[in-house]
Amino acid sequence: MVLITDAKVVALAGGVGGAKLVYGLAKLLPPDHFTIVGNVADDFELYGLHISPDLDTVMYTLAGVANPATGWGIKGDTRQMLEMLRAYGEDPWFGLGDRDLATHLLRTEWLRQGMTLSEVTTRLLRGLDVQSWLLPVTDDPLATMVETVEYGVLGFQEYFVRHRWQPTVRRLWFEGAEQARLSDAVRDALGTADVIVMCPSNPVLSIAPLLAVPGMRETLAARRGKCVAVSPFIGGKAVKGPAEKIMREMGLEISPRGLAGYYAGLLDGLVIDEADRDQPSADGVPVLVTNTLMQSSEEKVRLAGEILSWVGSGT
Ligand code: FO1
Repeated sequence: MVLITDAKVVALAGGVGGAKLVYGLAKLLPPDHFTIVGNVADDFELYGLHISPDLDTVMYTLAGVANPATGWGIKGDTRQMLEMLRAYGEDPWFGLGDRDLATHLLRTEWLRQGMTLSEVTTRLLRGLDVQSWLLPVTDDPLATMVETVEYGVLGFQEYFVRHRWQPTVRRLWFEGAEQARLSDAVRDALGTADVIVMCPSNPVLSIAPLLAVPGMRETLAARRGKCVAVSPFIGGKAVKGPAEKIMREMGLEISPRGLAGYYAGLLDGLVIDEADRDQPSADGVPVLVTNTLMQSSEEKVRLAGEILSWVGSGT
């Protein structure tokens, strides 16, 4: 089922939730009409390796090799490297699988040779036989920093993985955002897109860093196509991860109205779940109410198809 083959679609995506919808969209759209703009603010360095968790989650999902239990990492991967680290007395708090490690080794080596993160990402995708375009929002350093009540300032993965996103968030920011340059490829893709989909990724952790890159908001505001966001909430709760907890801690409202307010000035439409039909609605923003839970491949493709037909039919 290919719905609007002549439309150019760009998806803004973070980690696991975003990757699910991206999978559905990629099944419906030809690769030259579909571009994914990925979050790099979760990237970090560990044992000298450059790790890009959100890019890898999208890549592994599109390649059909993602671990279905977690959404990140590779299915069937082993953890012998972590065991060896433990034998040396290390605390391997970040769960790098043995096969996954190859991705980080190559990324680090290719970056060291002078390739950009965009070039590296395309090379990795093609290596896994994925023809989609996954563009890091920037090739420059960008890092989510979290100020917590309990531990002070933490790097994002320390907050998220090491402390299992339990600390209370006082403030968060994107280090390097002022200096980061929106990649030309991202600017071009957004400038020529007929449809822009903000995936059901964590608004504060996955979409906000994309919006923080100078030029991104302006490029989105000047778009020629329609921009729709898909709510990551079902029944006022996050399907996975800390979106709800962190938004509450930051005083943000968890409702279609809250989401539309968060993305104010950027949206032509909002997709919400049936369970949120009666929540305070997004004034002036057209809403598609549907089933947004994506557990199976069929559900991912169905939701992607519904969104494309909705936008194609005039929103
Ligand atoms: N998330 C975890 O909760 N625990 C892990 O040990 C972990 C390891 C990991 C390894 C590679 C990778 O690409 C992602 C990994 N993630 C892990 C997920 C990831 O850190 C977060 O889901 C994202 O950064 C948030 O979008």
